[in-house]
Amino acid sequence: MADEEDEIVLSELDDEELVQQMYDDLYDGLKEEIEESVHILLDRGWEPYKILTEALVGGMTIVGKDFRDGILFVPEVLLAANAMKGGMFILKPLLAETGAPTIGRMVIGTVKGDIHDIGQNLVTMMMEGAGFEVMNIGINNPVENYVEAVKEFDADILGMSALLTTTMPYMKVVIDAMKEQGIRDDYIILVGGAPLNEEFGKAIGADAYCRDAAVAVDTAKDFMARKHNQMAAGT
Ligand code: B1M
Repeated sequence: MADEEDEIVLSELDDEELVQQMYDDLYDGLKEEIEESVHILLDRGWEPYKILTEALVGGMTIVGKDFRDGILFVPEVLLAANAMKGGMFILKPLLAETGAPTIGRMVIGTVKGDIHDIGQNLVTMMMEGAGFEVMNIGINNPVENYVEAVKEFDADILGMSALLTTTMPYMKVVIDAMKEQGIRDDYIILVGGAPLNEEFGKAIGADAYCRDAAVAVDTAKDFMARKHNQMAAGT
């Protein structure tokens, strides 16, 4: 029939078309299609990290713009997030498969009042892939959750995530509370999230701001190397 929509066969698209189609499918919250496309790209030899950054994060950036401009609303964005998580779930074990020895222990969570967790889940995956052990304490965390977790997990690093301009100041509340308890300097504190920047990280007393998951990994490695050098020098 003339008005019948042609069904798209994902496996017949070339790489570029498939990535474009993934942007559309993420936008439409089509989890099964996203999962199928991730498998296709893996079968074609794409590195998991490339799929994550180019196809999934790239697609979510488009969703973010239309959310900002009032074209998409919360229910649609939730579906897109769900589709993205479907893709991330497939990639997670592959990113963690490097067999690297443990180089440090990190607690990570999104701050109180904030329920965005895709970014910090991505950081978790990348950190695990790089050989860190990570305790992910999820979303909406008050000071007590962070403090309990870093002690219980014997963490080297505390990572905090915030995606809202209204929740990012809470990172300072956590750091100040740790100062009051005399435990601030026991941990490397890294912060991240779309509305933050380097200046903000410094202003609240964090050790570093991490623009993305790859920077978080490099920064964490850097700080762990310094920590080991200080320990070796007995300082
Ligand atoms: Co929300 N939301 N949202 N949202 N949401 C944003 C953040 C927003 C920028 C959208 C927009 O207007 N363009 C806007 C914030 C505006 C502002 O404050 N300046 C916004 C808003 C307003 C809201 C609500 C208030 C909407 C409403 O209810 N009216 C509401 C708030 C709820 C709350 O938290 N209390 C809300 C709700 C939601 C959903 C639930 C629908 C959903 C979240 C689902 C989920 O996470 N499970 C959602 C989503 C998906 C988004 C956008 C579209 C995408 C966020 C995302 O997952 N990005 C987002 C727009 C955008 O950011 N472009 C938006 C992909 C992810 C990989 O990137 O999280 O930045 P990101 O993480 C990166 C880096 O930032 C960094 O590494 C990651 C990987 O590279 N990083 C870290 C992040 N955390 C780190 C921690 C580290 C290190 C690096 O520790 C060491």
